[in-house]
Amino acid sequence: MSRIAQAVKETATSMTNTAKIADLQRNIIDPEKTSAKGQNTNFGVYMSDVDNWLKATDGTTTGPSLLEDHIAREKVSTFDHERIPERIIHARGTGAHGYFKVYSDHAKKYTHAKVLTDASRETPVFVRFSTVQGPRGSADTVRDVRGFAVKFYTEEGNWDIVGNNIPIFFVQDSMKFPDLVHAVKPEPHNEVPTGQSAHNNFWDYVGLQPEASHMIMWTMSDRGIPRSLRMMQGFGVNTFTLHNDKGERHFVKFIWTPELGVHSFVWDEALKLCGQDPDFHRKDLAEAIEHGSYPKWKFGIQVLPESREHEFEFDILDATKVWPADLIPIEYIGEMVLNRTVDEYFPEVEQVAFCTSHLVPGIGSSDDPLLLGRNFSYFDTQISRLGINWQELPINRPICPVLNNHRDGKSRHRITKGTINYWPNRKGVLPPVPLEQGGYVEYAQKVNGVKQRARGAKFKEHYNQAQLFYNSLAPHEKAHLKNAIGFELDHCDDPVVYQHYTKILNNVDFELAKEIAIKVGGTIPDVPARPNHGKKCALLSQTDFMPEEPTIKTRRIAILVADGFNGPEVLALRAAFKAGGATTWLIGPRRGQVYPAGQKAEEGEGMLADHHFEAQRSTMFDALIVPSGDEHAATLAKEGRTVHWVREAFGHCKAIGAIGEGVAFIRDAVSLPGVELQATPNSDSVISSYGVVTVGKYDAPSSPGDLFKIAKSA
Ligand code: HDE
Repeated sequence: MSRIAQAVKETATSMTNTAKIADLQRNIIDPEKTSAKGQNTNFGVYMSDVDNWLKATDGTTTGPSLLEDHIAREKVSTFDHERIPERIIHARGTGAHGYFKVYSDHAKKYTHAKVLTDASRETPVFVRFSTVQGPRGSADTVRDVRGFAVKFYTEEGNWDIVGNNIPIFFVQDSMKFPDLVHAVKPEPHNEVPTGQSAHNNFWDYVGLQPEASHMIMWTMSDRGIPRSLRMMQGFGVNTFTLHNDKGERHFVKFIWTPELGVHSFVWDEALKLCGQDPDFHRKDLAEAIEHGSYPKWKFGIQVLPESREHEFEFDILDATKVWPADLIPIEYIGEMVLNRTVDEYFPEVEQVAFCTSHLVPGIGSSDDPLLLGRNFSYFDTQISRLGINWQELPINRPICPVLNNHRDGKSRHRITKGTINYWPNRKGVLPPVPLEQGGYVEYAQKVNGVKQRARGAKFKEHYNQAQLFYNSLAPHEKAHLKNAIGFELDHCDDPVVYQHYTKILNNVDFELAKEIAIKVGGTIPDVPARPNHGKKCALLSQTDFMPEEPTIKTRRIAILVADGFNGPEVLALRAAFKAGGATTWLIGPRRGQVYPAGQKAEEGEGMLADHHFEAQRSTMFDALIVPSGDEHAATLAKEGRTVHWVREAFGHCKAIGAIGEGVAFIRDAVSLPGVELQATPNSDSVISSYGVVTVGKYDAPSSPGDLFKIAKSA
């Protein structure tokens, strides 16, 4: 980490709620600042040699290594046991620390939970983002659901919202979960494919589970390939409950909406990045935090009084349905900021363990059958991953005191004094805590029913909301969705699978099914399987989540240069982009000094190129700009790789800018049939409808904001 990043990290910690960071500090060791003289064994004795196993040797010939070398055995044995089972799903992840606060006590009418009502508090949080299908070493930018799990270290204990970036799920009942996961994971006979749902077993399974059709619409939409973890929404998915002081209960859904808006890759970009930079998302998150551009989300709730539970055509406890925002509005009551990267991956990101059942007073579970199964599964899985004392691990332990009579077990860390480890006891030690003193009390819900393996009647309808979602997408989103399903079904080689799935699609939309069936060799329908109701709803399309003001904040802009570029122009551009909150990266023929026009290698210092053309690709940047300069533009035009940079960025609809001699280079590189650059009122500038901004002449550095203004008007 750079010194600047380190300084930003330290300031972030001192500025915000430090309760959890201070707690972690008890376990943080800095090898560069230790009082230890050097390496010692786990039992604390300094090691005189860490490279040579103890041997019986005369010093000339090599004799046998001796089993008695307990120091070597400790080293190797510790290494042998470094790995723990990876998560069955969501194995690939990254995380960061931050804080959460509410704007006011607005939610008091719904809940007495202090974390949701006390505006004077900053509650520390740890967030883990993940993909679902791939193993720990898989790529970040695959098409998949993203996990969005938040641990709130509240003064009343830990509260976990273990959410996703998609508001619904594939199945309605947890009992189906092992089958779903087996179907989507690599196939059992050959462990193929990695990090993808594009295979026979997955599409076979979802084709036979019509309840998955709504979720398929979401995962095949742009939501499945987020541009950044910082630019996606998060959803609790399941229905939870809020309990207030009057003893009333409300149903609730939790929603995170990013300050930067919701944005995605285009599929080709995401696919290429899987190879070019498989760590793209985790690096992007760390880079933003280390630059002090802290990711921020608004926290919203959708709330329903108990009396309205049965008012809708869908069951509000069915996790394959959204609560349409048109019917149940989102109330934004707080925000979360991530401002600190982790110090070490394993003890923080790998050992963090979430449980949907971890709720604090004022917040409750519901009869959502998916949630109730989850409430069992998460606690259970942590035991096999981390052992029964997983909640004592630094990243998992609450910031409030933890005292009870649970004892012993593997890897117990705490030492509890005294003679008492049971209740009731003669000393009255550790009594249960009633509600009025902050104890967790379950809502006194009246339950009525016959024991049977069944779901509510409204759980049987599966297509209305799949249609609602599809209808609500913008035309380009629909096109992306069709391409995505077309891609996935093309990767299924069993005709039974792809022919069947195209039939399922006909329940969502006739045209959609027809188009995809033609493309993938599926069953082309003659008539719709059911009419499309034609309804739409707000806040389903990503285009409804653009930031209030267009912004380039945290965007990565590549400035493509060769020797002979216009130096003052580049300086001015960098200053203007920095002022807008973007980062700029000088990409040159080599990493190191590149020389502006009029400066020779032996004369000046030049400018430092951050990377060279071959090592980075346009996919890693949000925009591209080429400054003016004769020699520089001529060099760029001769290089296949730089021409590819421009064409690829253009193909991915990136913003492209060029000045002076850079304009011809850009024009030639993107000279494709049908692409016309239109003149703007400023005759020196052209702005195409494709997001290309070119400026004939740029009076840098006297007007560094000009290009910015032109770009904004485009
Ligand atoms: Fe999970 N899920 N899940 N899940 N899930 C796990 O717990 C499970 C579901 C989600 O970053 C596991 O610690 C069942 C929905 C996230 O550590 C496991 C069902 C949602 C993470 C498990 C679901 C999620 C997990 C595996 C019912 C969105 C990663 C490792 C069908 C709200 C958490 C682990 C992290 C992880 C079970 C469905 C989100 C096996 C039984 C719906 C973000 O316990």
